[in-house]
Amino acid sequence: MSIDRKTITTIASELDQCELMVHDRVKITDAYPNLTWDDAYAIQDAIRQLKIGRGARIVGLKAGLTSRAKMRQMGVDTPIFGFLADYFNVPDGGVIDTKTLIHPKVEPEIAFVMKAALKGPGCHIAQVMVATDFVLPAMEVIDSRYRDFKFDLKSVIADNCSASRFVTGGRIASPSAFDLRTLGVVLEKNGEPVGFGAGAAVMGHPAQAVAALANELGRRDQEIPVGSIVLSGGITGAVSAAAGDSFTLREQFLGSVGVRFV
Ligand code: OOG
Ligand code: MG
Repeated sequence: MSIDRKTITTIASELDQCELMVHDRVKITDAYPNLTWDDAYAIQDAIRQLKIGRGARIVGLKAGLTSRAKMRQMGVDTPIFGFLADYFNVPDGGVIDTKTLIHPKVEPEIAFVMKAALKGPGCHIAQVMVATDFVLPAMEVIDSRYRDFKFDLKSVIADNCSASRFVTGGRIASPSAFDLRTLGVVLEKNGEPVGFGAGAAVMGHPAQAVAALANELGRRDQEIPVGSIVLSGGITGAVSAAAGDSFTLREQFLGSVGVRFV
């Protein structure tokens, strides 16, 4: 740790307020250049505690920067992990008010829902497959609290990996019903296809991202709890959303999920 408990709480509260008040800021490593990985996750954990303190429930977890497309877009090269609170969830076909977000972007993802807890170290794809109840299509809406989405890995981890909203829908299926690597996805914005990919874009197999999440949590003596929804990461680059835009995500065999921004 390079910063003390009080500083962790202060930064967590500032980032949490940026989300709630819908304003951006510069990345935190500008002021704290010696921030460590553990500091960054400690700030994220403190944000989680602030939300729990206000009555939010933690319903899931997310892996981010798990595809080359996302790493290239953000100029970084390591997966990162965050949490999902209940109020992030938007129903399929629902509406997101852009006045509540800073500069939202949409990502096509495959979500996993767990029927058993998973904890690293040593967690691998086979264990993820056994512990997964079902997979389903998901759009993640990310909304970095940093100006123009400009950050480094430690800053974005502290900011709960830009987590903001997520929409699930379509059909559920067993993770072994078909090969998740060749599962095709198409993201449409206002009826135009804007992103295409397949499951293998995420670490060769999206379950690999869930295993990596379990291993990172294990390092911090945490686990993926049973019943969690896990977002495995954007398959394509994220697409900007503004008032008036509608998005549909189609996933092979799994149907579609939609959301509208007003
Ligand atoms: C960080 C979050 C990335 C994903 O799926 O790759 C993410 C960001 O790009 O702001 O959620
Ligand atoms: Mg994502």
